[in-house]
Parts: sequence; C-alpha cells; structure tokens
Amino acid sequence: MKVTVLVGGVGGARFLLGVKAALGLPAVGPAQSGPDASGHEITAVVNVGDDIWLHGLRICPDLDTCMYTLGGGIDTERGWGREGESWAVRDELMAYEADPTWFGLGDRDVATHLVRSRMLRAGYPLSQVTEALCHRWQPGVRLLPVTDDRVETHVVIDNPEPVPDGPPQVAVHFQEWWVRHQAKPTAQRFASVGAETAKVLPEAAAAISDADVVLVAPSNPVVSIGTLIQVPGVPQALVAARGKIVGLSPIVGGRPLRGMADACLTAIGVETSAEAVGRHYGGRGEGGLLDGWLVHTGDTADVPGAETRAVPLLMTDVEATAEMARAAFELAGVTP
Ligand code: FO1
Repeated sequence: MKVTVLVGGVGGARFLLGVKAALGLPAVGPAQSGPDASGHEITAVVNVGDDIWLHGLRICPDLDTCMYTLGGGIDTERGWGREGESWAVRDELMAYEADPTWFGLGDRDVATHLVRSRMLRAGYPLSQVTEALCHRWQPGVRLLPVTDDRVETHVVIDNPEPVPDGPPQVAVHFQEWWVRHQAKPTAQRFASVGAETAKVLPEAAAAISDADVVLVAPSNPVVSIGTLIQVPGVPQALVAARGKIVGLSPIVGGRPLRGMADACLTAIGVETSAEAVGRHYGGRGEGGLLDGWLVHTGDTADVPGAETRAVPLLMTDVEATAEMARAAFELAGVTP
C-alpha cells in the first residue's frame, strides 16, 4: 500500500512512527533488510517553512526532526535536535555575541547543517541533500521536502521592542517569533516568503496524487500543514489524489497537545477546536482538503463534505499512535 503523510515537525514525526508500526514496520530505523515483506511504501511530504539560514548554515527543523525521530537520533525530551547533545559551539557563538544567540545549535546537530549547507552550496537540491543525509539515518520512510525552493514562514507581530515613533509591528522569521519570543507577541499574519515563485517537488506531488491514502498528520495546522498545502502545485496534487485524504486533529479538548498552535490559529481567526480546524481544512466534498477527520474521543466536529470520527488521539507511545493510523486507514476505507 502507498501511504503519503503530510507532516510538520514534532507531532508529525511522532505520528510517522505510528504509521510505520501500523504497517508492520519497525517504528525506528529501516524496514527489515531483504524483500520488504510488508510491501508498503510510506512517503512523508515535509514542511520547509520553518527552515532558516543561521551562522551560514541552512537549518531544516521539520526535515531534521523527522529524520532524527525515525532514525533513532532524536532528543525525545525536546522533540528536536540530537540526543546526547553538547553545546560547545552554541556557547562559543554566545561568547562571540554572534547573533542570533537565541537559537540553540547543538554540536551534533551542527554536523547535519554543515553537510547540508555544503551540498546546497555545491548545487544539490534540498531533496537530494535530504536523501543523502537519510543514507546515514535510514528513517524507513521516504522523506521529501514539499519543495526544493526556498519558502520561509515569516510573521508580522506586534513590535516586542517598541520605540517612540518606531513601527508598531515588525516582520520576523517564524523561528524568531517561535523561539526567541515563544510566540508571545500577537501574530497579526503569516507570510510564506518565496511561495509565489516556488513549485512543489514533482516526487512529492506524485506521492500525493498516486497514494492509496493521504494522511494529514496532527501537526500545526497553520505553520506546518497550512504552509505546506499552499506551495504551488500542492493543491492540484490534492485535488487529483486518487486515494482518500484523512486528517487527524492536533487540537484535543480545545487545546493543542504541544507547541503553540493556538497562537497561530488565533492569528488567522480560527477558533482552537477540532471542529474549527477541520472546517478550516474543509471537506473535500466542498472543495476542501479532507475526506475524513479524526478527532479525540469526547470531541465532536461537523465538517461539511467530510466524515468525522472520534478516536483516542494521544500519541502516548508507538502502539497508541499506530492505533491512530489504523483508525485513519479504516476511515479511508483501506486495509494495509
Ligand atoms: N526550539 C526552541 O524552542 N529553541 C531552540 O533553541 C531550538 C533550536 C533548534 C535547532 C534545530 C532544530 O532543528 C530545531 C530547533 N528548535 C528549537 C525547534 C524548532 O523551532 C521547531 O522544531 C520547529 O521549527 C517548529 O516545529
């Protein structure tokens, strides 16, 4: 079975562990060597809007979080970066007062950015760079950036350091709002810088349109899924998708499980609820994204044009996450 998953960062990576388990694959690492008995193909189409150039290095948080999580190298506590990390480079950068010092680059993580930046500068596209990095990590799924082009999420926020006669609002890279300011300054709007000239990675478009089922991971609906599905070519691939498209709500009991999706939803005028996010994505029968929408037990949602079901959506461990994936396959009417 061909499964394609639209993912962002931490939540998406955790969900992919469950998708692998639900298909009988080891959650971490490559499929068993030899002819893969499962015969399944999992493709993750990953958000690149969080990506940023810092200290001359290209950092791709969502791709790295997926690669490290599925390859067994993630720091499970933080949800990003490498386990067993040290911070000598970061501390040295701080000693130089080399701005920005608010983004913590771990020493092991820096090696990933050095390899990536060197390949990008040599002219390799991000998709080939990711494939090269995955030779080491063996995530057991195909990790594709949604585009090889530079598309970055920037945020217009209330000026956190207002000065007399200064601008009441400033535009900053998503990471500055998210990490430096912990998403506290009110976000007025988001901009996908570069989206107007970007185009979807052809392999990603094919993975969406040819899949037996497309899953929308419980990632941030605004700055992960939202940015991903706005890349030119993605909407067309979704319309052409021959399989059902089933999403899982990242909002449980009116709150995001991780991160600050509520701050993002408020910024675009969407209530922080499973129903509001489902309606924001829209039912496929009404020209939107979803054929199916899974909400957490106890939540309700009426999404015109989509079928909604309530199942446990807490990714407490791999088996619980696998159950979520199985529920999504069932709602999509496919059996692995
Ligand atoms: N998040 C933080 O809150 N603080 C950090 O210093 C930080 C550094 C960092 C470095 C590499 C990386 O891949 C991710 C990093 N993140 C950090 C997380 C990052 O902001 C988020 O993973 C995504 O961009 C949002 O999903």
